[in-house]
Amino acid sequence: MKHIRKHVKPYLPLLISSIIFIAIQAYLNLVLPNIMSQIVNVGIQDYSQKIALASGAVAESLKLEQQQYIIITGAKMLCVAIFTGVVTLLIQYINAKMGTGLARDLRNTIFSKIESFSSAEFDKFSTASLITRTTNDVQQVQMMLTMGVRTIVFAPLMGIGGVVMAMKKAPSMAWINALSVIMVIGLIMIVYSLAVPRFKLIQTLIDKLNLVARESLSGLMVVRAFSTQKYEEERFDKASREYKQNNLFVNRIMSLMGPTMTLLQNIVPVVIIWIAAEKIANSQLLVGDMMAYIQYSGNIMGAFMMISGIFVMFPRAMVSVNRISEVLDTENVITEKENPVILPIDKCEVSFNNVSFTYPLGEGEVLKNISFVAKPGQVTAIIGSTGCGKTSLVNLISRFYDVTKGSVKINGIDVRDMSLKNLRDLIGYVPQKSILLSGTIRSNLQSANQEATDVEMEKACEIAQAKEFIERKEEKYDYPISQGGTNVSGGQRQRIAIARAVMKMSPVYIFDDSFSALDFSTDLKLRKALKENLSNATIIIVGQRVASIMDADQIIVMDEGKIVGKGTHKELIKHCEEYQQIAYSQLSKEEV
Ligand code: M5T
Ligand code: MG
Repeated sequence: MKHIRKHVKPYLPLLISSIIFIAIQAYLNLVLPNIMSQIVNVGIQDYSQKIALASGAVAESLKLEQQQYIIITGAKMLCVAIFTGVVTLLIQYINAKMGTGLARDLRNTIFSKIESFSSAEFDKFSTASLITRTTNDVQQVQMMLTMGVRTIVFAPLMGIGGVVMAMKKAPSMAWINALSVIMVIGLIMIVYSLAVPRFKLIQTLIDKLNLVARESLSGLMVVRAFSTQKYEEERFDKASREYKQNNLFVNRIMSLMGPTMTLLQNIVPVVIIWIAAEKIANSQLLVGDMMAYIQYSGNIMGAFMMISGIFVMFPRAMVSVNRISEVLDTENVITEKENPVILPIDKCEVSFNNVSFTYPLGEGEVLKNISFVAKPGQVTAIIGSTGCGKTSLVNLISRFYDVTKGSVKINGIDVRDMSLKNLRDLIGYVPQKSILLSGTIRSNLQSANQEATDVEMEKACEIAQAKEFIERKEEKYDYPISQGGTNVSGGQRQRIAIARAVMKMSPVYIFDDSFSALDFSTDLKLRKALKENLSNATIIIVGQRVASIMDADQIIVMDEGKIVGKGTHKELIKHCEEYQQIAYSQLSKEEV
């Protein structure tokens, strides 16, 4: 709730003016029946009696007076009605401005919070759930604010004001109001107890629906290739049906509310007229007062009805508020120290010192006692079978995760003591799964370095062996890239991702299996170009192919999270059994 309060703060002036206008609206609504009762009591009844008793000229002048009275009082009613209309418009305007503004701010806050998440926090929430939290949940909060404020101010004023005015008009009929209020409250309680437990469920089901939809749509190719459309459809259908059933249940109950209330609202006037008729006949009550009484009793029930709406909306919004708070309250695991060290963008030596690592949600150590040094101007290669922890290892350098034991240092400074921005500025990173953002080739490259000139960009592409295929395209660097970069080939995507990293001109480069989609000759050319152009950089290459790493200055052989060999190709091929196995399985005797 504290997050919502913080976000409402800037809208306090709007909120207060909205409350004032709502109070005015309630007052006007209470005044109207009173004026109407005057028309009937004085304008029609009193004058008619007087006219009946008078005769001749006196009667004529009384008739004129009566007409005037009715016109003036009618005009008063009209004014009140018009004024009410204007006030209502103003309230709507203010509330819309306040609600949409708050929703925008809240969405922005959630989005930037999510942006600060590390992989550890992403593991906690699913992407689908984060999307629902930023959209649907925010919408619930927006609705609660706009409708909630209106109800909380308007309904009590209307209810209490209605009771006071009705008591004034006809105290002897108070029990009718009491009875109808009790019935309304009973109805609300029944509905409330049935519907509310479902709200949390509904929000979770939206998450689920979102998840299934995203998964089967983004994996559509796989779904088609394996002809599992039917299965996916059933999965979606199941999630969708569950959502439907719960929504249907809640809405059915809610829709019971309307007719029942209308019935009550229509029965009560009948009861009032029934009882009032006798009182009027006995001159205990005026007709106008009875009419006003009917309107006030309608107001009272209306007020309770409105409050019931809030009772239904409130728990639903609270579920959303909690879901939003969950995101905003998530403590980032990867945080900066108070006075972080800032290293110059210069030569960097990366060292692992007895590093062990366990995934936050995982069991068992993925990395055990890793120690090595990657020197500037050298290529350090990491090789090992799949799942041995290569990606996990390099992710520790950029602090996508933090080490569990030991430390990763750059130039002797623990990465946890550095500013995150500085740390990431130092590193040009090509992830194992190359991901491009929608836009153009240019916009993707520039995301790494906004200030880079066209010449620098072309140079980077030349190094990454991407220049040729880009310039073959008609739009060249303005070639559009679709979401995820699916409209270029896997190898092209990899090379654009490499060019993007090279553009950064950073002192450390990490290539996580980034040459896997390249043919041997391109792989060779690329490595040569990297060596020539990034001669001062610390290059860390994760690879599966011995051929692409055998000329590295240092090769680290990994097996099940441990380092089992360290050295050059020549040294390892003599002494390291695991390395021999990999090498002989890929290369011929002569090549080795
Ligand atoms: C090493 C586990 C994975 C594997 C081990 C990325 C990731 C991995 N793991 C998790 O539990 N959670 C995660 O988010 O860690 O995985 P790796 O570091 O990805 O291995 P690799 O890069 O050497 O493999 P590959 O296939 O890329 O060559 O047991 O279950
Ligand atoms: Mg990997």
